[in-house]
Amino acid sequence: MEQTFIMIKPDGVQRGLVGEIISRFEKKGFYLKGLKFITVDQSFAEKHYADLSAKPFFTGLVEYIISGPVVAMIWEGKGVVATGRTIIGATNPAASAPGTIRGDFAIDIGRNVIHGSDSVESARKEIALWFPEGPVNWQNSLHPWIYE
Ligand code: FUP
Repeated sequence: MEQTFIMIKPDGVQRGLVGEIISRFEKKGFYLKGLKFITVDQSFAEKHYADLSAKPFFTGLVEYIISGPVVAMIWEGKGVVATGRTIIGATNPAASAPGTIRGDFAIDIGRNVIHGSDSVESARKEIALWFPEGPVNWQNSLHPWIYE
């Protein structure tokens, strides 16, 4: 089944939003398949955001991501990449709908609390970068109550 990479950024951790965010993905019915609480260094953050290296905000973005610990996760489920992005909300919190994570908890684009892969292909790359050991292999017994 499809997997995505979700990261609670340092501001989300500092503001005590870890439980709230995990709860939203859990309650939706997605399965947690990887979880680590880590502080990454500059070269790792630059790898994660390599596609944005030419952007004017790149240096600030990397500084922000390495400024404290983050919660890195693999979530699994039907359509989890696109639905995960819907749960997260638009990149700029000024445009994120209420009810989304960024819409409910963020104001500035440079402190937008959470990252989610934007395609199945970037999810594959990001999971390989953050979880070289691969996902945790387990089955959720509620499966038939979530999927028809
Ligand atoms: P997203 O996929 O929603 O994380 O958005 P992007 O990949 O376009 O951007 C990655 C991160 O860069 C955003 F989460 C926040 C930051 N960013 C800025 O700080 N300023 C900008 O103008 C655009 C993005």
